[in-house]
Amino acid sequence: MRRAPNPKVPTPRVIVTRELADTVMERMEQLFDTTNNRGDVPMDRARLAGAMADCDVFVPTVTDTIDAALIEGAGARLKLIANFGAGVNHIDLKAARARGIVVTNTPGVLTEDTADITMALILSVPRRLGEGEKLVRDGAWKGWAPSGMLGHRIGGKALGIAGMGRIGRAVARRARAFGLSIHYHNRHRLPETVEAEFGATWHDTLDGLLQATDILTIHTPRNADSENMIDARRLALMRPTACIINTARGGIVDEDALIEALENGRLAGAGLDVWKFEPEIDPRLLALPNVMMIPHMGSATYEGRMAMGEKVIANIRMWADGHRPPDQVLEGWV
Ligand code: 8YV
Repeated sequence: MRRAPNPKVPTPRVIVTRELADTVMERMEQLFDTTNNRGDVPMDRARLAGAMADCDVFVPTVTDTIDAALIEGAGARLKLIANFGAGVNHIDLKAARARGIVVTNTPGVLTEDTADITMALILSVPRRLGEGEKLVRDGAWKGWAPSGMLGHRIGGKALGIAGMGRIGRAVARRARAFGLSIHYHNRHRLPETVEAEFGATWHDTLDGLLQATDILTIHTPRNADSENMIDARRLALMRPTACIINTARGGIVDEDALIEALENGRLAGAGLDVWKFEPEIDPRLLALPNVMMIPHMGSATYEGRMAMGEKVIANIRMWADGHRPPDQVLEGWV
C-alpha cells in the first residue's frame, strides 16, 4: 500500500537499477513512486540514461558506472543518487556536485561482514585453503603426509592494514585474536587510546608499512589518490614471503604488477575479492595456485543486504522530508 499523498511533500519518483531484497523493494514501493528492477534485468547505458532522465532519486549499485556524461544528461528533476553500497568510485562525484545532485551511500552496515571475509582470506592464503580444497575436490588427494600441504603459521606474523577506517579496525580486532601484530598506515594517525586498543603500530608512510608487513590488507576507498596505490615499485618493497589481501577495490592494486610479482616469486600469495574489470578475471591469475579468488562477496550476507536497503530508504526519506540525508557523501571522497 502506497503512503497517503501529502500535498506538501510530493512523493519522489525513485528508480532502482538492481533487484534488492523483497522486503526492501516492497517498502520502497509503499513509501515512494518506485520502479524496482524485479528480475534483475541488466541496465545498459541507454537504459541508465533513460532512468536518470525520469526520476527524482536514482539508486545504483557498484555495477553501474555513473560517469560525468550520464550525470550531465540526467533530467533536471534528478536530485539524489542514493547508492546501494559503501564505495562510490563508480559515480562521478564532481559531476554530481556540479549538477547539485546529492550522493549518499550505505556505510557502517557492511563493516563486520567485510571484515569477516577479509579475515577468511588472511587465514586462507598462508594456510593454502584454496589449494587444499581443490586437491580434495579434484580427487587428487593421496592421503596425509608429514610434508603435505604445508603453509605458514598465522600467529606471530605482522598484519599491515592500509586504511584504518571502520573496516580496517574491524579487521584489526579479529586479527589480534589470531595472534597477528597490527601495523597500519592512515592519512591521520589514530588517537593513542585507539592504537592501544589494537596494540597497533602506526607507520607514517605506506612504504614503511609495506616493509614491515607479512600480510598486507587494503581498506582504503578507491579514488584518484588510491588508484594503483600498490604499484610495481611498492610491491618491490614487500618481503618475498608476504601476501596481499584486497577486499576494497580492484584498481587500488596494479593488477599487472601484482601478477608479475606473483609469477616471479617476488610475492608469496594473494587473496582477492575485488578486481580491476569485474567480473572479468585476468587468466594469468587463474593459473596461479597461490591466489585465493572470490567473486566480490565481502558484504554478501542476507542481513547486510537488508541493512543496506534500509539505509537507502532512510537516506531517501530524510532527503524527501527536506533534511540532509544521514549518509551524504562528503567532499573528502572526491
Ligand atoms: C557492495 C561494496 O555489495 O559497498 C561496497 O562498497 O563493495 C560491496 O560490498 C556493493 O558495492 C553494492 O553496490
